[in-house]
Amino acid sequence: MNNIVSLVLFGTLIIVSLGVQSKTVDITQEKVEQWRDLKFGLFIHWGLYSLAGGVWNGEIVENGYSEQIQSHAKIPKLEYKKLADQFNPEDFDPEKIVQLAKNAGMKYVVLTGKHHDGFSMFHTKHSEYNVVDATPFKRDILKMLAEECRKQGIGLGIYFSLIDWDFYGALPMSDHNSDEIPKLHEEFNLNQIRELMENYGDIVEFWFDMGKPTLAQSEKFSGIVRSMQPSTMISGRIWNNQGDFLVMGDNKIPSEKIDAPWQTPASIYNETWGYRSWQQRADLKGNTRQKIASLANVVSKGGNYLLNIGPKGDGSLVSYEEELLQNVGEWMAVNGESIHSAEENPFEKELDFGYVTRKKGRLYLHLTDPSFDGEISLPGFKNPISRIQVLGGRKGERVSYSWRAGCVRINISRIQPGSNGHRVVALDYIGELSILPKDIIHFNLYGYILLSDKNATRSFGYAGEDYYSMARTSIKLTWKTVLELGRYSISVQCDRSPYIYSLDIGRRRFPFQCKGDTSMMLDEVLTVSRKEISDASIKLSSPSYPMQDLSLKNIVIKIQGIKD
Ligand code: H79
Repeated sequence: MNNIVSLVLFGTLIIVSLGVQSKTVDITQEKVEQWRDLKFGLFIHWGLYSLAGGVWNGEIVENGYSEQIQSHAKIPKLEYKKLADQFNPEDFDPEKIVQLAKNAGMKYVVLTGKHHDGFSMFHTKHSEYNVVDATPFKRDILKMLAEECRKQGIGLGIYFSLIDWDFYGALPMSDHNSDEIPKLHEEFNLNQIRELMENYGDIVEFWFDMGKPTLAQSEKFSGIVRSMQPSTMISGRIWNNQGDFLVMGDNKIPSEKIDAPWQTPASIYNETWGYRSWQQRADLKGNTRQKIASLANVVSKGGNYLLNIGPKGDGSLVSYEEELLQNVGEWMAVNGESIHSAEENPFEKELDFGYVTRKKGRLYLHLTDPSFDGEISLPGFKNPISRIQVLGGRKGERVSYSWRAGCVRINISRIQPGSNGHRVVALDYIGELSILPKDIIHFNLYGYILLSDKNATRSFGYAGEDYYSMARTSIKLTWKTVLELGRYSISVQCDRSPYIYSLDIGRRRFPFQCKGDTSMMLDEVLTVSRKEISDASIKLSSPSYPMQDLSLKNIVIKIQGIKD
C-alpha cells in the first residue's frame, strides 16, 4: 500500500516538475525569438558627462570616450559631481526622441540608466546622486522615456554599469574599467537593479557593462533580472557567460554568422558614445551609408544592431545625429522589409557584392556599393525564380536575369541607385529554399566517408569571463555528405576531452566521448534508407552556456559500410 502511494506521488511529482521545466524552456525560446526580431534599436548615452561634452576647464580632453571624461581628465570626484547642479535639460523631448527612433525603423531604446560615473538617470532610494534628488531638473529621465516608449509602442532597455566612480563602497577608478565588485557595492547594485526592474515597466533588454564580477555575482545580478521579468534579455556583459545574448566589442561585427543571439553596439563616431562638442562630424551621407551597410551586415549574420546617439547636456540632439537617423529612416521606409523579421544569409559564405537577408520565398540582396554595375551570381541557388525587382523601384519594373551552367546571373547594370545608394534587390523564388553546398563529402577511394577538422565547416561564437578575456569559440562542426543506401559503422578518434559530444547524422544522434587513445567504434549502427544530401554535425551534448567552446581537437570520423 505504502509503495503504491509513493509511486503515485512520485509519478505526480515527475509530471509537475516536467511541466514546470518545459514551460521555462518555452518562455526562454519565445523571449529569444522576440528579441531577435527587434533587429534595430537606439542606444542613448546621456548623463552628467554630456554637459562637459569632452572639454574640462576649457581644455579639450582627447583621450578615451567622452562619457568617461571623469577618468580620462582625472577629475576629482567632488569637482565632477558639481555638474549635477547644472543638469537642467529643458530641451529634453522624449516624444521627439522616441519618434525619431521609430521613424528610423528602430524597435526599442536603451538609455544609460547609470554609467561608470555612478550618476543615476533615474530616481533611486539608494543614493542621492541621481537626477531627481541632485539636480535642478528634479524629474526621473528614465521614467519620462519609459512612458513615452509605452505611449508610442516601442520597447525600453536599460544600460547599467557594474563599476561606479562615486559609490564609497566601490573600487576607485582604474584605467581598464574591469574592476572587481566589493560586497557593499554588490549590494548597492543589487538594490538598484531591483528598483529598475520594478519601477519602469517591461524591460526588453538589460545592458550590463564592464566590471569584473565573480561568477556568483554575475549569477546574482542576472538572477534578479530573470526572477522579476523572465522576458528581459540580459547582455553578455554581465560576464562569466551568464548573459542571454552576446555583445560584440564596441563597433565590432563578426566575420561569420553566429548561431546564437548576439548584438553589435555601435556609436555614430568611433571615438565617443557620449556627447563631444569638438567631434568631427563629416560626410553625413557616407556615414549614413556605412551605418545602413552595418545594419544589413549584422542582420545578414543573424544579429541585432544597437546604434547610439549622444544628446547634449541640455537634452537637445546633435543635428548631425538627428539627420543621420532621419536618413536611415528614409532608407528603412523603402527597404525595411529586408531587415525586420528577416533571417540571416542562407549561403555558406558572405557574397562579394554585399549582404544577403531572407524571408520565406524571398531573398534580399543588399548592394552596398552604389556604383556596383554588372552581374551577380548566387552559388548553389537552384530554386525557380518568379520575379526579381529592386525595392523602391518603379512599379512593375523587373530586373533581368539568366541561367548559365545551372547558375543564376542577375543583371544589375540597369538598376537605378536607390535612396542613399544602398540598393536592395528582392528575389522571389518558388518552393522551399535549397542551396546546393559547394563541398559535399562523398565516399573516398577506400570506400568510406572521412569527416575531420580539415573538411568541416565551423560555427563560431564568443565567450569569456570579462571584457578582456572574450575570445572566439568553436561551437559546432558541420559537414554535408551523401550516403548510399545501406548500414554503416562509425568510428571516432580525437584528443582526450572531458565532455560528451553528440554526432548528428541526418536525424540520428550518436553520443560519444573522447578518451584520447586510438580510434573507437561506436556501438550503434547507422542505417540509411534514402540517398540524399544530409548534414552531419558535432556539438557539445549539454553545453553549460550556448557559446561554450567544443574543446575538441584532431577529430576524425570514419563512416564505413557493413558487409553482411
Ligand atoms: O558605454 C560605452 C563605453 O563607455 C563602455 N562601453 C560602451 C558601450 C566602456 N567602458 N569601458 N570600455 C568600454 C572598455 C574600456 C576600454 C579602455 Fe580605453 C581602454 C578604456 C581605456 C583604455 C578605449 C581606449 C577606450 C578609451 C581608450
